[in-house]
Amino acid sequence: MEEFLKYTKQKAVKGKASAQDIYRILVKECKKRMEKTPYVEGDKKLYYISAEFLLGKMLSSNLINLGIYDEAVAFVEKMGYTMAEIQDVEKEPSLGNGGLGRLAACFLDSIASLNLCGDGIGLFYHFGLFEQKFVNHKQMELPNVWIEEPSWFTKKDTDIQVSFPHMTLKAVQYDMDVIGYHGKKNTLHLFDVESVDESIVKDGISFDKTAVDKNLTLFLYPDDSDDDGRLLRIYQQYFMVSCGAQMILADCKKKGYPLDKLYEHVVIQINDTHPTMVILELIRLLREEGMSLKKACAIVEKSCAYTNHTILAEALETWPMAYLKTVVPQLVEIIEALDLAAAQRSDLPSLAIIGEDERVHMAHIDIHFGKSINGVAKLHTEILKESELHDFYNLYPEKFNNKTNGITFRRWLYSCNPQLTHQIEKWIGKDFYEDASKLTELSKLKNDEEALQTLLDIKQIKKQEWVEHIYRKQGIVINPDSIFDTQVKRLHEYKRQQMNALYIIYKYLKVKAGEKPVRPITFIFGAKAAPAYTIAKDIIHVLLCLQDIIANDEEVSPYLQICFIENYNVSEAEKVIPASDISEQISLASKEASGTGNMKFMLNGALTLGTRDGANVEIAQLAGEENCTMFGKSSDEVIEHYAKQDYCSKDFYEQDELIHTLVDFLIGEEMTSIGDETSLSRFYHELLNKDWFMTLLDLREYIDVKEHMLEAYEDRHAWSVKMLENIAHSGFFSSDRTIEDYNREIWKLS
Ligand code: GL2
Repeated sequence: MEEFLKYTKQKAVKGKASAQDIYRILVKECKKRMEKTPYVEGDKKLYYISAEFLLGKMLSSNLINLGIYDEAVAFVEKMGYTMAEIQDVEKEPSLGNGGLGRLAACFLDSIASLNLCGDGIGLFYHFGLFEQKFVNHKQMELPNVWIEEPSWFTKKDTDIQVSFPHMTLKAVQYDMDVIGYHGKKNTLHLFDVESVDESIVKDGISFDKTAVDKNLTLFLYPDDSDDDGRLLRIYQQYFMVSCGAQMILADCKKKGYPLDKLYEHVVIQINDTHPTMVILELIRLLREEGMSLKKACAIVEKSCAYTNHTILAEALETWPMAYLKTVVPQLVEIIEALDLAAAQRSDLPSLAIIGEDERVHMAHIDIHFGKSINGVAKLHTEILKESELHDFYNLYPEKFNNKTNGITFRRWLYSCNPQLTHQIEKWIGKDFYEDASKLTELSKLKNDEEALQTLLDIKQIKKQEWVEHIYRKQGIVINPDSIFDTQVKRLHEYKRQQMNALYIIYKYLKVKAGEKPVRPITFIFGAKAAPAYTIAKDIIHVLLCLQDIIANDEEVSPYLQICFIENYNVSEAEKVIPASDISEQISLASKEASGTGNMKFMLNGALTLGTRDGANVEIAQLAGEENCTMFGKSSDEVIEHYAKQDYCSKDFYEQDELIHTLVDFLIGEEMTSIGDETSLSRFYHELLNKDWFMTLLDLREYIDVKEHMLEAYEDRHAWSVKMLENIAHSGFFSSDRTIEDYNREIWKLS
């Protein structure tokens, strides 16, 4: 890295280089090398279409994959900085919301690293998902300004246009190189509208929802609580898939592939239902090429595959036919034809594309007219087959398959936890960099006192780093010797942050009554609530009020503390996960399709406190039941409660004195004296009268097992063995493994 050295000599003497300067130098160096990196080539190409790509900062990841990370660190340190300080300069792209988007980003990394030819397709949202601020114990939303120079994206020439009834929008294309680990590159293509206008955003994140030419690519998931918002979502989805489909067909033509053999050269992975219209758009475009409808359908069916990421009804999109007629009338005829074709395959109304309510079931299009449907964890896929999509499974058993999610270890271990990475290398050598399953060799250290102590020491270093970070960021002072109990994920009732809140109330009341924990506990949260999701925002309010109540209570604050990370994102995750002792994965069984945070915690030596949901089940199997704390009603029991509609939260409240007390605390004097009574009482009533995600069902057991787990922390030796076993058995959750599975069973790229 001669450039670095030259620069070191020039600037170091003068002592002038700012962190900004160094960041720019590193980006420039990366880009120079990225440009020279050849593309992955192949006779068949994957296109991964997704509304979200939650990339995180790209500097470290690119340095690692280019094989110059260590050199860069040496350079940075010579210049008097740490890599973390330089990485801080970069703004994190705001192009995703949660696990689904982060999964897409991990997949891009693994696809390129495995030398598979595969590009991403999505949208270039100027303000992304909102930026979260806390004001008066509440979430406020601001535009998330992330586009900056230097940028990893390059504007590309394109003549793609997308037509709607009253306008034609010109597309602008931004491409980002995706570098494989010591390998070749692929591309992420993000589309923007030329006429986008940032200036229409006022008062936080409000804007004229009807000015679609100006607003289409402003925000990810704009508020869809009214008709205009829902129409805008359809405009976004169609714009994304039309740009994608046009690009895919143009690529094929350029390479001379006959379009009637599309499936031999192209496979399109549809990430959840947001990109489902790509099926319709491809059929439409193939017909424009002169193909019959029947043939176009058959070709598209062989080219597309769908991943389901949720069984939550609210997230399984259905669009009123009337909306589609307004936004995409050119697709309506195709939808009706597919509806008829589907009816010929099965006359069950539950499998129809156009429902009796005149709504179009997007997932049904994917299942009938795609070649594969996969769930994202074993349990999730079983639930799809056995209950949610049972009739579809009977019709197309061969289309169903499981692909348990994974995470890229390049980011979630090497980059975010270099201390642990280097130590692992000392213990078992370098093989695990290329083959994560080699981590199992760590198990041999389970009787090695020195090694176990080293693991604890590294955890302590990561805790100290995070304590310093959060003090700089939010001015909060955290005790690094406390237990870090962490729940970071989107805010949703099914994830049950509210159950954790009730536990904290339990602990608070215990301390008030004189029962102090042996060791202080820090409850860490990070979560954004969808702007129109009132109850989720109420839960944030509850937690922020509790944070304050505890902090201002001299009796309690030495023992308990809440830290709610503001604007939780990938960068925050990279810092807090390696520092955490306990990984809270407490969703109502059957509701979390997989989870991927759970895997990141495991890899970094945090112990799971979780329900038997999503990938938690596989984590417990691999790490060993004795190395996790699992609790709660099973998914079968939960599904039965839903079927019988016999869960009644009020019964738990009335029959259990403790639960009664904890729930009442929500509207008690401590809370109402600092909180918003409307919000607190709305949430209280929700819990008592609905509690759709059965918080009170598992609360008792949650309290019991959590108490045990916190006690178990004091046996540092036993705890460190569990940490080791978790890390040792996390290799299965490498996204390299997941992508190999996708490729072997669905994509079949060479
Ligand atoms: C999600 C699921 O909720 C989550 O359990 C899963 O790990 C990810 C990735 O498969 O997908 N579905 C979803 O809509 N979001 C998710 O994170 N946002």
